[in-house]
Amino acid sequence: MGIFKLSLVFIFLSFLKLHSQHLDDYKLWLKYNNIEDKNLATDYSNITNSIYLPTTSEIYTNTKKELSTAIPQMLGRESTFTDALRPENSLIIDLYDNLPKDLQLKVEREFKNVSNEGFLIKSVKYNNAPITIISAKKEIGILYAVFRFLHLMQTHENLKEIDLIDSPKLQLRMLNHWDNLDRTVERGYAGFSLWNWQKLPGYIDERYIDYARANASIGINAISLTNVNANALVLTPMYLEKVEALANIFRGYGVKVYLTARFSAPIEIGKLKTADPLDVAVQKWWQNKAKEIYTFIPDFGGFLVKANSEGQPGPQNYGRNHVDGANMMAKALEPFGGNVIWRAFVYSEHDDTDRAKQAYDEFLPYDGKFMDNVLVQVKNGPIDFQPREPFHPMFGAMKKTPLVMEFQITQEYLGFSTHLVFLPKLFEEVLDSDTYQKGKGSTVAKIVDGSLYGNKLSGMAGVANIGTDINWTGHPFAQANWYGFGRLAWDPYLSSEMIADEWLRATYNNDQEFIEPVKKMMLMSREAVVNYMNPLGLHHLFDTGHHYGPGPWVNNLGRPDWNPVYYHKADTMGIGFDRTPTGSNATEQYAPYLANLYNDPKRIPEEYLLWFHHLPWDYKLKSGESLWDGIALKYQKGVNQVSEMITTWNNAKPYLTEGQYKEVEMLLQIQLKEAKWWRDACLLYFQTFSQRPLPAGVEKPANSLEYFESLKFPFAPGIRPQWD
Ligand code: GCW
Repeated sequence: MGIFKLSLVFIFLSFLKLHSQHLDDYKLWLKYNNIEDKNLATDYSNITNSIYLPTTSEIYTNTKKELSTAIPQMLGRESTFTDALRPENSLIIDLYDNLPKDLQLKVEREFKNVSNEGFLIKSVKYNNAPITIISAKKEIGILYAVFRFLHLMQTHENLKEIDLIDSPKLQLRMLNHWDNLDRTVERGYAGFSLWNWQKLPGYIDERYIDYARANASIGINAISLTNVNANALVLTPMYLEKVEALANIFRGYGVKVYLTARFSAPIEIGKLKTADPLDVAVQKWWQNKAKEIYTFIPDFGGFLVKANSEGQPGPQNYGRNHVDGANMMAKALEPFGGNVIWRAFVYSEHDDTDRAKQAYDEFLPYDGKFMDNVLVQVKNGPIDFQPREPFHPMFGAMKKTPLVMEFQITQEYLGFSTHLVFLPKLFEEVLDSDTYQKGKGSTVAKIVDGSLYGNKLSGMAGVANIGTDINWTGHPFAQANWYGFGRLAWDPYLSSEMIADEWLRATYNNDQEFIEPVKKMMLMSREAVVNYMNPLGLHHLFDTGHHYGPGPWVNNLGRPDWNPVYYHKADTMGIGFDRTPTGSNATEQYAPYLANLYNDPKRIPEEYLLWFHHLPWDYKLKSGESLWDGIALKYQKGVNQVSEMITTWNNAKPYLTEGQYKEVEMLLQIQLKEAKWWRDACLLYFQTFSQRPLPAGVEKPANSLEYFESLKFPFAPGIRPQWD
């Protein structure tokens, strides 16, 4: 065989390897790898030998399906299932109320602490034999418990003496898809939308089921299918029939469907002349629409609404306000048990106060005025999903309204699906932030779970990073962000370290030599991206529109607050946005303790420094470096951290298949290249103001500023076709 043919064969073989790796990636954290440790496998076999599970409903059937897929894969043998309780059963799975009295007594005490969606898994002695009980109040709790049980097997936990109860701390654990009806995904970097509208309702893609399994396995119980920049057509019968088909699948996994409601729908699909929320015909239209939707989907979740934001229609078009708009829809949904989730992501082109202040100013006066089935959804920070932002000041300040936390799982501002960034670290930082609004310890987590102010509803939403890519999320490690979001929505007090550990074990392997360094790499990855993109509180330096790569020089867009120069305010004197009383005074929206802290450049945590202060280039940082040197060194540090990530991954090679190693290795190389691009482009640009040399230790830029400014990306993914 000639060299040419040989290399073709080689290329083909590596393609096959990578392809089969992708197929494996499809399984997400539900790999159920064979358990090689004989003792562990014997223990698990004893526990799962004979399973009592009455298959009386769809959720139970799905539960049984999961067990029958997972156990043979992990243990190489099948379990016996019975519908009738038998003495030989080693695992007993049923609702608490259905358990025989003597079994109930065995778990009665613990069960008191299980909530409606929670569960219990406990080893007990029954008829002198060790058995395991999995029980819950509702069927969905049973499904969650079984997923957890299987996860514990995947992560090689000792289950012989298991005694576990767990209940979700938040009610609404939701994914927001920004999927358009043409299957493009706004800010989506993992292919097209999963929802094949053209083939629905007749064709049910197996993927819908696997998507629902993955969500249920981490407790996600709601999804909004469509983009918040909404198309009213999804509310017409032609689409509702398709939505119904999806809802029918998801129901069996405890996932409720929500839709985004375009405020002007009464005009666009209802032939009305207005969408004024105080107009009786408009109100009637929404009431009828709700009624119609519930005939298709009896457990429909409700509407998610982006109104009067970035050109979307809303009540303000008619001189009305957010309460008028939200309550009108809430009234229509109320008879059927539906919710309105009204987004607080608003900033107006007619308002020249600091964009970071606008949502708070606009919404605070409405606290306590929304109907009981309205939740207000607030992004984690006051600008827009930046690599780092201080928490949004509405958290803690808006006391009488349930606030849903909105995180972005898709990496619009964090390197798309090419950069390895473990987001639970970011989520954790926000959730652990102390708002001081009700004294010390008033953390964002306590606001979001409703415990601080006793709100009746609670929730967390994540903008999905999921698409038709075989591996779902574009980057294999981006799966960890979907996973981690779900875990934190279930329990906002979990640590990101534990989440990384769980995910790695279920996704890759349980070898400690692999887990420890790779976990460290994941936990460091978020700080790395902050360093090489937006260090020391800088923000929104992204090239505009697509947000791919740096564009700190952009200053020519229609609205000032769409231009990066608005955010960094670099000039010959210094850099940063003064949000203290000498500037926009955004700090006054925080509790006095924090406002004082943030106002003082000497005391403020330095990661927020330039978010709140405009400081001279020679300002002295805590390290003793000048601000200019400090910024430059942070950019360099970010690049160095990516190099370290590459070393870690190379060292992990013995614990990985070639495919697993290769796909992440290639992505890390791109990340390194792009980290350098960020460093060089930003430093060259800021240097035109600082007029200072790069400090020792910072590599020389590989190209000129003109070169970086000339880069254009007309087909960058995820951008909406036009801003309307
Ligand atoms: O971050 C911005 C995005 C828009 C998005 C908007 C929002 C869906 O750039 O693409 O629109 O936020 O959250 O509404």
